[in-house]
Amino acid sequence: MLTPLKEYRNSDLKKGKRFNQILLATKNPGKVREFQKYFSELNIKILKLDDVLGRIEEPEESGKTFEENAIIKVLYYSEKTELPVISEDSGLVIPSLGGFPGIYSSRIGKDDGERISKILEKLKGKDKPERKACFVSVIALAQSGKLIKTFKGKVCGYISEKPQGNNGFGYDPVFYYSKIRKTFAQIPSEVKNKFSHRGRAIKKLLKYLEKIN
Ligand code: ITT
Repeated sequence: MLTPLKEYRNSDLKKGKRFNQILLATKNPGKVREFQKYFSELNIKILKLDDVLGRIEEPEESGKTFEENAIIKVLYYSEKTELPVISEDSGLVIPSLGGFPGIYSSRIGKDDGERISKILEKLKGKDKPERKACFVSVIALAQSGKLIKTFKGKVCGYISEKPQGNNGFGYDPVFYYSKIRKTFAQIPSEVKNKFSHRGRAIKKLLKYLEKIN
């Protein structure tokens, strides 16, 4: 059973080393783009997996929750470098489908198109209340194989009848956000970051980094 540390003591941080470089351990280029947009105006440089650990194999995401999977990923990668590392586990949760696809969001089809078709098929003929869907993001921060903290973000909207827009990645073309009356694929990533699950989790991470840095 994985239990995140409640608080990471400053004394545990390498003396004199501030978090000015962080390895973003993800193989998903869509996530990389969104993290980079957020960090581009800060004094923290985001390093990519390829640049730090080369072509490394992915760990098996055997957890039962987003948090467990984020922790599995971050510990796996952070055991291989001294840099602070962040990993993220995220996905789409559709309450009327019992939470499907949830932690399996990236695994229910061979590409984004197939995955989107699968959920549209399952929601065919269903009305708005049953089309409610939430994106969830859990970011885990670790250093030298030690978990520091996790950060959660969530945003809810509706699954549209058909895909719209070309921005973003994954399920964005069918994730309709009522507040802006658009799908996440119809807005630039700066705007998506303001409302998105990932943007909300990143904001909490940044607040924490400010505190310990
Ligand atoms: P890493 O594990 O290497 O980070 P991954 O794509 O396998 O990459 P996840 O296991 O966290 O990452 O799966 C997340 C999936 O959830 C992602 O592939 C999309 O299908 C979906 N998803 C998550 N965030 C999304 C977003 O902002 N927009 C659209 N779809 C998203």
